This record gives sequence, C-alpha cells and structure tokens, in this order.
Amino acid sequence: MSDKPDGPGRDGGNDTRVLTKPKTKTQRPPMYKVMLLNDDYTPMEFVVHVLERFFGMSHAQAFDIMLTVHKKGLAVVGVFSFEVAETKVAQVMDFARRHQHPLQCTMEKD
Ligand code: TYC
Repeated sequence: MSDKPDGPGRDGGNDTRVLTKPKTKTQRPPMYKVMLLNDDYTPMEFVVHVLERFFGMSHAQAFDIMLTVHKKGLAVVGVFSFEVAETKVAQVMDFARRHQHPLQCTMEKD
C-alpha cells in the first residue's frame, strides 16, 4: 500500500511533497574575533588612532583597549562576519605598513 496520492491533484500527478524535515534551529553565520597584538615599537597614540578610525571607538575606549594590548599582549577589538573581519584586518595592516609601524592585526573564528 502506497501513501502517494493517486489522482492528479494540485501537482498534476507529480508527488511534490517535501521529504526532509525543515531545520528547527536558526542557522547563524560564524563570527570572527579581530585582535590587535602588542609590539615594542608602534607608538601608543598610533594604536589609539587605529581603534578610533577603523573600529569606531571613542578616545577613552580606544585608550583603554590599547593599554590592555600593551599590558596583556593582545586584545579582541571586535567580533564581525568573515568579510567584515577580513576587511578590518586588511585596513589596519595596510595603514600600519604605510606608516612603517610593525603593528599586527589578526582574526580567528569566535
Ligand atoms: N607596546 C607599544 C609601546 O610601548 C604600544 C602598543 C600598544 C603597540 C598596542 C601595539 O597593539 C599595540 N609603544
């Protein structure tokens, strides 16, 4: 005994019923942490400027994060989609290189 509908119905005789259960969990895109690394040469003011310019931080917030990186070696400066994170890293690295500072910015999956 088949449970396929017999007559030609709304689907003209083709069985167009969905066979896979719809996903119940909401799929969220993976997010990426962008991190700034400490070094001995990049001036503190330059790092503060980078955080204001590329991460939209206030001066006080940028100064705080810069000090965290200086003391702890690194800090997460934001969490973004892959494409936004990639763009931020490229912008920071390019800006640092153009100013001849060794500042490093990296990303990793959250
Ligand atoms: N350690 C640097 C200095 O003493 C300052 C600095 C802070 C550099 C944060 C990089 O991501 C950094 N001039």
